[in-house]
Amino acid sequence: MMDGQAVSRAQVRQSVIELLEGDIAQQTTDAIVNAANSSLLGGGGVDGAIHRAAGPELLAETRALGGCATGDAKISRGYLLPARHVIHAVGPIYRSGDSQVAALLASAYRRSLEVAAANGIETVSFPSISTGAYGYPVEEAAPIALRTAADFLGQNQSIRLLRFVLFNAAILAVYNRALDALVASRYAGLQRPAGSG
Ligand code: AR6
Repeated sequence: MMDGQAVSRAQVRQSVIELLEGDIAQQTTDAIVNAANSSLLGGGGVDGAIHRAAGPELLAETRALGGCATGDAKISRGYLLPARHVIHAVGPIYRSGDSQVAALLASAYRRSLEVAAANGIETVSFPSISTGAYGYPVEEAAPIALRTAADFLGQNQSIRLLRFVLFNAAILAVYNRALDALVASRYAGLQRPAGSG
């Protein structure tokens, strides 16, 4: 698995949004975000990879958190992970034509960032929440994820680096196109960093 190779960057004021292909569990940011379910008792995909890499103490802590509502997020320590913290976010299960799912997906990102900021976290890595087992089409989810990230960074300067870690080149390409479109429209003041193409 390729890791640590930044493919694309944009910024809002002094804060950077970065897209790269890789494994969320290997990221060295202060926190990584888990694509969890509301039990917070583990699962497959991102959740399985994070629990495997963190070791059994992570489950012991999340078991005591009392679950998490869809669209919300809760924080734990990172144990054996390179990241000090895990922010467990619960995205929605996709239903086409349901106007609530977009709001719940945006909320999962926004709440994760609020929890990060409240805990003094300056660098955070996100997976593409809800686009695996929960069935959210990546083409619909990517602009929601990126807009919510840019909106937050425009209002809160404490997060310096917000990284999206995409699992393969196809998902990365969708996020790259969505970011290009948002930069082109200067959404929330998004722009390319000085000296980048
Ligand atoms: N690093 C980065 N991205 C990954 C990784 C990884 N190690 N593994 C998968 N992805 P999913 P969801 C991508 O299913 O849709 C769990 O069982 C994957 O390709 O992990 O929010 C939980 O316990 C996809 O693009 O999360 C819940 O029950 C994206 O990450 C449920 O799945 C999200 O896929 C949550 O489903």
